[in-house]
Amino acid sequence: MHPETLAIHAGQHPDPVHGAVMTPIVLSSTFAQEGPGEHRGFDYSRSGNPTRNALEACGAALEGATHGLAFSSGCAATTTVLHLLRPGDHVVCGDDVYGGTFRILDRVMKPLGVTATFVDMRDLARTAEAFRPETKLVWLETPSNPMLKVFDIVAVCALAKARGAMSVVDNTFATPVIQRPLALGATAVVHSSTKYLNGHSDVVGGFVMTSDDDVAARLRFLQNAMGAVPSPFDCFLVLRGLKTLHVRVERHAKNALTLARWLEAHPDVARVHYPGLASHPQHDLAATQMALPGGMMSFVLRAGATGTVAERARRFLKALKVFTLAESLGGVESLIELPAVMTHASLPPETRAALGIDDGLVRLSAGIESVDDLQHDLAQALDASR
Ligand code: P1T
Repeated sequence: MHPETLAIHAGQHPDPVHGAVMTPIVLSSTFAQEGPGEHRGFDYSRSGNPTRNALEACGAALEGATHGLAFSSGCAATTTVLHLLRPGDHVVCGDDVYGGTFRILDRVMKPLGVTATFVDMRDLARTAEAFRPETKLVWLETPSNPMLKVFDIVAVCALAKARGAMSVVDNTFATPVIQRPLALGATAVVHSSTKYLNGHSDVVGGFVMTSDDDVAARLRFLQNAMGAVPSPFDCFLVLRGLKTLHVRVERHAKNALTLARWLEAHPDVARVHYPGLASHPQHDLAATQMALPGGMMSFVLRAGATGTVAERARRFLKALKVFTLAESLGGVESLIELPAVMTHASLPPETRAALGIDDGLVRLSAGIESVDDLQHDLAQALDASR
């Protein structure tokens, strides 16, 4: 079946008890046993839950995976995957990742003896040099947050495979509608389902999908043992969100492309980072690896009549009326933020500077509203902030 069909049907069958078409929310934390250890597949909801099972099957189907595991947040998914590693192991990680991912590697895993090297994976020679004999895992986020760098999934996963390391792609920005990393050679895919998968900014959740039976079994153990599982109610909401993923993502990308082109042509905008623009350095790679350029972009304004670029950006963000100034992305509503002081504040200032996350960089998540209203809002805020 096609992904649009799987999104609506995979893992979801009319409830055998009442015939309910929508997956029931099974809130029970525990399940009656006929005799000790004799149960119908569920004994305790941290270990397994019918609503979560339905979500996990649907998410796995969308990424073309045989196994799906749902978590209580994207960071919980990341932390659990990284606990596949042992003290002394090493990670090669893309240099531009969500601030929280950097923080897990730098302040949670490093004290446990798992070290990481951050490398600009656009340069494959430098990426290859970053490997060590003890490298066990490669982490790539593409398009990256917030610079929208695009990394070659096939090439980086091949480097990992040749050296016996797992490769994990954070597919949060792209979604399986746009990019299917497992088909491109990745061992596993990670999502913050807080974003596009749920799509309505009312759940914090995470996901891991893989077709590697051994990795799946180890993750299933860790999911239960570490316990960062989502509530059945949240599983229901993400499952409902997935049903419209395709139509939402198509509209997000259409709106984003219109806004990126308009911003790029605007005299008050210095630079726009968006894989759908011909000016994007990996535009051609993006076109081969991604079915659509996605809903995320970042840009830098020119300074106004007074003050710095950062001050102009602050005036601009305060003047917006339709866009909401908030962390997060991938919801139906358009969001905008300043990574240096919001989503990426946990990065050391020198790291932010090296990546180009300067104080005036604005990140935009295009929603699915009327693109005319969005463009008008950006225009009036640019005028008001001059
Ligand atoms: O917030 P959480 O559900 O724990 O997901 C973490 C995460 C993982 N990966 C990527 C690419 C992400 O963007 C995020 C979360 N990001 C934001 C909250 C943000 O505004 O960028």
